[in-house]
Amino acid sequence: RNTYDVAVIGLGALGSSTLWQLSKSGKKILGIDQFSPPHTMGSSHGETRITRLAVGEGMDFVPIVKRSHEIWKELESQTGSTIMTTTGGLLFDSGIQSWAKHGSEGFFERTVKFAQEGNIPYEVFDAQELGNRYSEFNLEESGKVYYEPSAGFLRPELAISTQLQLAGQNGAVIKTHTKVLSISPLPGGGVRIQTNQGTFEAAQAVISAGPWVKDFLPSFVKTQFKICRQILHWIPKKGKAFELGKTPIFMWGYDSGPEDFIYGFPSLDGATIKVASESFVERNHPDTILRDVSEAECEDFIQNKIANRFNHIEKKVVQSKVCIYTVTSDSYFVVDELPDFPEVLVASACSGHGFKHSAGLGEGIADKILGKKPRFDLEVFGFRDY
Ligand code: PYC
Repeated sequence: RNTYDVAVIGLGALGSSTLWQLSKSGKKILGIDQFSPPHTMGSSHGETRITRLAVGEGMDFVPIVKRSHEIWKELESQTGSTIMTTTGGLLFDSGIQSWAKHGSEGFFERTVKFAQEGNIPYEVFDAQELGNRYSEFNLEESGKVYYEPSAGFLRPELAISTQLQLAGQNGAVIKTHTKVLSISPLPGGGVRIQTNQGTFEAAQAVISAGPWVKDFLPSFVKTQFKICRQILHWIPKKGKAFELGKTPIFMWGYDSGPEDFIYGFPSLDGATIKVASESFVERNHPDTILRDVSEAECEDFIQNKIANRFNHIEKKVVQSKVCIYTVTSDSYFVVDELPDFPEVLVASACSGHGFKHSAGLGEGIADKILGKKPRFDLEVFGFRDY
């Protein structure tokens, strides 16, 4: 019979880590994904994700990312893979106004405050000192810089495939190319999951379906989630600048609003940098999001976002990719039971800053599902009032 203790629906960042953590319990665990993860349709692709410990989005996230760093390191020593690379991280503030949707106004100040409160080593210096250390960046003279040595980047596709592989070795059953059509309560308790590949039953389920989460939510909580299309661009670099593994990851808050924020990394190919801005325009559904990037979008990015902010680059786009954010109004995640259906836990809305937390959060979710006390307070991630 297709009966499990726990089913995890959606195997991206959070789903793959939750599945792996659950699989350590020896219980019957099922993972389901409509594609074959790691894939390029959701929120967990594009070769790199930032990690940083002083998370300006909220002090509640700091213990989660600290635990995630421990887990990434354990995973690396268990498998020999390099998932996390510590390069240091730079957060620039133009000095005009401190914006960034990663928490919105005051992000720079909160980052500094949380570094102090969380005993996270950091430095703050000015634009001139930035120029002395890193000639890649042109920060306004009025600007200031937060530098965190423990920041760096994660390899999302490798993290997902590694966790799924370990989950499989622990006995978890993984169904790919399996689309969940409906989730409903079983008469005696538990969850019926109807898919295009048959019906499964589980005592409990986790919905970690990224931007598809709204397909499974009642309408009175659906409105708390916004689906937004994001574009990642690859731009050629010149010479030794933006050295992979050496030049810090960077985030740049501009002066006129959250869509002015840009961030980036030296790319894994050693020849380009990956840079992106963020969009908070609401889209209807991930199935209908435009996956192609137009010439006009690339041109606009070069003119208005890259502008004169970098040295040692060629001002052209050589590759672009689309990914998706699922966003809440305050960038807090949702880890909560479905209203009137407590066997189903929704784990979503990473709001563009989730990957770095996914290892620790997956462990916390697995603990909660298995009736153990999670290391962190997950109560702060409840659905908003409804
Ligand atoms: O989580 O650090 C982050 C981040 C920056 C830009 C997008 N995500």
